[in-house]
Amino acid sequence: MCEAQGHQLVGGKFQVAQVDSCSPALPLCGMGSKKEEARRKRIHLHMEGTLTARDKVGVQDFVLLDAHTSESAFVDNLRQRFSKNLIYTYIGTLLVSVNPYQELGIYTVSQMELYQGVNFFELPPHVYAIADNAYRTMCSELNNHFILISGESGAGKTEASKKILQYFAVTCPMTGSLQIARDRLLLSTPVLEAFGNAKTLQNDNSSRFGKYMDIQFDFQGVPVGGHIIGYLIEKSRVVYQNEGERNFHVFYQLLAGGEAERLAYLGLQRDPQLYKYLSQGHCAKDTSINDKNDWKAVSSAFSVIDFNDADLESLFGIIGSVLHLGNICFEEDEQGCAIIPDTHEIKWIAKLLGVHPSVLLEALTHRKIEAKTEEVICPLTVALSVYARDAMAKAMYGRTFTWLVNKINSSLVNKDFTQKTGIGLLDIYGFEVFDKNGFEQFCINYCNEKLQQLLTERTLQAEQAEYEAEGIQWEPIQYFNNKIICDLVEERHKGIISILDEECIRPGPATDFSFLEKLEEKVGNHAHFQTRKLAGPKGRRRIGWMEFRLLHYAGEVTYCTKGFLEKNNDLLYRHLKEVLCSSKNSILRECFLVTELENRRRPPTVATQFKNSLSSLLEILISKEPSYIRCIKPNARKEPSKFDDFLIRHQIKYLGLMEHLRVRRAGFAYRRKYEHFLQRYKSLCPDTWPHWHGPPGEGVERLIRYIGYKPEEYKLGKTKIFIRFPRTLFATEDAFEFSKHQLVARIQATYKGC
Ligand code: AD9
Ligand code: MG
Repeated sequence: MCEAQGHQLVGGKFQVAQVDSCSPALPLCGMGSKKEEARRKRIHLHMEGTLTARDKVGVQDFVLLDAHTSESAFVDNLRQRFSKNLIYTYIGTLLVSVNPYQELGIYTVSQMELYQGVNFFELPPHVYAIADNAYRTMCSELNNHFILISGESGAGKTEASKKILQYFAVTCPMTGSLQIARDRLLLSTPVLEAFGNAKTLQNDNSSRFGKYMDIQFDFQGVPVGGHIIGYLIEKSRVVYQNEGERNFHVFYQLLAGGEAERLAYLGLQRDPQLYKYLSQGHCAKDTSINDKNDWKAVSSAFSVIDFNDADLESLFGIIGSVLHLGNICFEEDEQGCAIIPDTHEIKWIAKLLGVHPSVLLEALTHRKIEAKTEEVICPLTVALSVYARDAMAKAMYGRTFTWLVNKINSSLVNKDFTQKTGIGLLDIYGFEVFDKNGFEQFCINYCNEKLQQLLTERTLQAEQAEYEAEGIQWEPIQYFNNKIICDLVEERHKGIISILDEECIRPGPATDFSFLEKLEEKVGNHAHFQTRKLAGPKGRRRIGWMEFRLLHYAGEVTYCTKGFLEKNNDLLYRHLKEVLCSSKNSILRECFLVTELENRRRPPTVATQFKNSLSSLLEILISKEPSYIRCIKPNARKEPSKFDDFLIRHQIKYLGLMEHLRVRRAGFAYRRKYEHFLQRYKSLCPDTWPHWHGPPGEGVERLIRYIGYKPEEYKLGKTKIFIRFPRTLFATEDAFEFSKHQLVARIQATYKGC
């Protein structure tokens, strides 16, 4: 049985007390306040009551498994706990979460209160413990944090991020005037999900955009505002959905729940199957999704986030116009040019966007070309008109989404507070593999590849490098570094994105196939790249003529190059741009006028913009203290209680969880610069209190010897102390809190006597 330590005040001196770790380490000293005592009592009750045999299934930290843990033992532990609905397990301070696909009743307010201010390992693992730990460290060290939630599509990232946000909303201190900031932070989620999430084959509420939300706190730890960055919304979904998938939720919500007058004003019918853009996946009416209820939540959220009637009229004018656009049919005249025989939809769009119907009609069936001195208007074929129509719908939706994020941000800004720290929550689309994968999957998987790289660099690589730099003896642990795949995609002049961009801008006839040929020519030899021509090992899925395969960190994905050039270029005919710029719809005017004025030159391609925004994101993240949640999907059928060994083993492998475990087990949970450690805890030792005049390292040595750290609990490096177990630091922290309360009590007593 392994042992943990608590500290006990004996005769004015802190002594080490032995505590059985299987009833997790409860610090033995009190903290003085009644509130604190009540909290501790609650934990005790919880331990004795609900924390029974069920909670002790398996181990709640993988570090406690046998020293030579195999992958099978890892999976067994996860399975045992999952079978008892224990979905959370730690690897040190990293949380592994398995999607239960059912409500477990573990996200109540009383659960939140239970985890509030409690040291990490005192209670069973929970997403609230991660949130609380980040929050408390932020408050005590006044630094910025982020929580990176990763895992494949449907693994539970968005749910985890919502639980964390709710946790802050309920448990953080709050003053009356700041409640509005809290409500806005919370209610931004249903609005953004309505416009940015959709049902896919892998997830009924799949995030089709990346979201980084920074929650800002004042110096007292009160949430005062926030900021959201949205990443690459999957615009192609607006005009096309695969079988079994839907368009963005908001369209269906509006039709199902929108007031009759609103629908009449927009010229819309309730039945989503009447709209081409909503029915291509043949599941417009999905019984597992309650669009009507969701509409209620979204529409009441709008009023809290400061949307006025004019904003909503413009916003839904655009949503309605997109639906009408999808129903425009083109026919061919005798000259082979596109015409629109039925102008019913055109009239509605013209009304809603405030443009002239004939101007819109011309822009959808003609194209303006600049000749030497004049502008020539050429008719379009039916195929090009369809392209123009879809491009218009995608551009309107994409820019409206950006406007929406900006609008929410302006309601989250709090100018009254300058001294702020923050916790960032990153919830981005998970790794995706479908039967058919296109440009969108390429971008999404590239993004996951970058996040994996960040995680590898900040945990496995940085941790081991630090031990080396500090002169701590260390047996290096091997791991897969996916930088090689990131480089294959993003390297300047050589990577896939550069090759794609070159094809997009080169004069002459470039096609998706010529792009594939260029790839074969330039990256054909790369170990993580395959095409049909450069046949890979036998036995795998055949690669088609238009396809290439990348061997990602999370597995193989075969991409079809069809549509890569068009989607990367993301061109909107100038004629249509002019129509949108002239629109009386306030949102469109704002979005198109500003960006067109700014972008007289050719804007960067979609992939390059995405690459740049990801690199800015990583810069933000690198400057903050990380916490990690790794989400696992238990089965591919979205079913509760189904634990698919094969699928789970695959995720454990590519998430690098075994390597994490090895590094964590052999390594140290905490490290602190000698100066910081001494500054905080010097009051615990008479030799270092109130001042220590020697080298800080020696002061720390004196201090920990006095409070009784055992040799196996720590190592002293060149500039830092490394602490192996979290419980050691927590016990020290509790002792510190106790001594602080004692000091305050003594000062109060002195004043009373005066
Ligand atoms: V994607 O990359 O955006 O496609 P996510 O975000 O990883 O994916 P999400 O959080 O949306 O997945 O979870 C998918 C579904 O699993 C949710 O809609 C819930 O129905 C279910 N889920 C996930 N986590 C939990 C949970 N902790 N408790 C109950 C859950 N159900
Ligand atoms: Mg999600």
